[in-house]
Amino acid sequence: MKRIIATALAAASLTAGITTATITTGADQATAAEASAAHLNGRNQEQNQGRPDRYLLPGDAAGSRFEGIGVDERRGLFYVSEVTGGEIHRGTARDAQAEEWLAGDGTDGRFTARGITVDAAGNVYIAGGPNGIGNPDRPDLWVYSQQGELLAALRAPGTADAFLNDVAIGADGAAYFTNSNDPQIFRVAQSADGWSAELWADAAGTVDRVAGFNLGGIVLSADRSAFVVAQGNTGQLWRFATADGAVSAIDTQGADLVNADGLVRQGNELTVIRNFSKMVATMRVSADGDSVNRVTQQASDPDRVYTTAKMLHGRLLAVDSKFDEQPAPSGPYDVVGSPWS
Ligand SMILES: [Ca+2]
Ligand SMILES: [Ca+2]
Ligand SMILES: [Ca+2]
Repeated sequence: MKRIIATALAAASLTAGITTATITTGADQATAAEASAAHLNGRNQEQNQGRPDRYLLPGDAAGSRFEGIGVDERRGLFYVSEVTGGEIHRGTARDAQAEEWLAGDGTDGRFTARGITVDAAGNVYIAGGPNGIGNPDRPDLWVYSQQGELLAALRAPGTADAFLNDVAIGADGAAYFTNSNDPQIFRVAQSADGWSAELWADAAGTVDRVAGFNLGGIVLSADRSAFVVAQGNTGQLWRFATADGAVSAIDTQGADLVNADGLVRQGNELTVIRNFSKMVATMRVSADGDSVNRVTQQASDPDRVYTTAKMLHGRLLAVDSKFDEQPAPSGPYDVVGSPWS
């Protein structure tokens, strides 16, 4: 109880002065969010000059690693997941120092965390990676309100070894989580019966499960007819139709996309962050997510292993995972703004 009160107070202080946007429903949600984001982008153009280049994250004394980032465009917030313990940190576009927002080390059954996203209402969805593997009593994912109230802690149904890697909001406002083991996507939404997770797409037979990380990064196509999903171990991109989960291969023109992790789509530009390759691939993607072309590659910072990134108020924020620092990572721990532009 003490923890929940403390979390709520921290959330209240972080959001003080930020007007809560009107919450819309159904298919209007994403459209309203995009319109709001565009408005904010314009409004914040001048403020960008004063924004920090890097955002410092809290870390453990013994060393921390990080993986996912979610953004709340309306409220100017970002959330970063910590692999080492499952803490969730939160910062604002303006402040150089992020703060621990949710505790880890077993809080709500969370010992580690991966991808994060935020829906139009400001609810925060957290993928648990291997949190539930070998621990059937532990959740695979969580949903929190923007005040830090636990809304749901769920298992991915029908599997004992789900490694939920990343998550995106769909055209219907629900959250879609990728599984890095079996080639599956789980849908999480609230109904009259409460929050639930269901197997939404199973691509077995089309997408082979091979050693390493299978499905990871996920983004919605511009026309909202599909998700584009990365398969890191094979370096492939897959299209999942939002209507029925039908899966098809995206022809990537022979591009090397091995270690594809996070995806970012801005209009018709798709960025593929290739974590351990320390490379970033950029390409044009069709509105329906069916094809890509004009693939270019560039090296990212050799001292960082970026896992994923999100746009916040017109600027890309990338997570340095510290995955390459062995045996123990050391600080400073940070999120980097515009790391490869
Ligand atoms: Ca920790
Ligand atoms: Ca990932
Ligand atoms: Ca480093």
